Amino acid sequence: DADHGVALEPERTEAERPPLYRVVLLNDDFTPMEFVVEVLQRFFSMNREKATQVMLHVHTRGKGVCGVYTREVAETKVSQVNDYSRQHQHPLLCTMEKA
Ligand code: TYC
Repeated sequence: DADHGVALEPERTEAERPPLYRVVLLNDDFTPMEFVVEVLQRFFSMNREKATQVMLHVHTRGKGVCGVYTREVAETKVSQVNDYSRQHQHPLLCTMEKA
């Protein structure tokens, strides 16, 4: 048959699908590229190659998505990145937007 026998999961109802948020990194002129790569590896579990790709995307396009999470997880990531950047005296900014 058309689904080739693959067992499909039942569709989730709206209450079962919590709203998702993109965690977004913003470009600036001062934060070192190496620091951004370290942040992406540390807080978003990216390998060095993926972190470098995302950093260069943000550097050239102005912003970029680090990941998509439920609200509480996204809020925690944003706080962790912004606190860490402040602690290291870099102006790097992280925000979230509804997906
Ligand atoms: N634009 C920065 C530089 O040239 C690098 C950078 C990349 C900064 C991504 C922030 O989110 C950022 N050093």
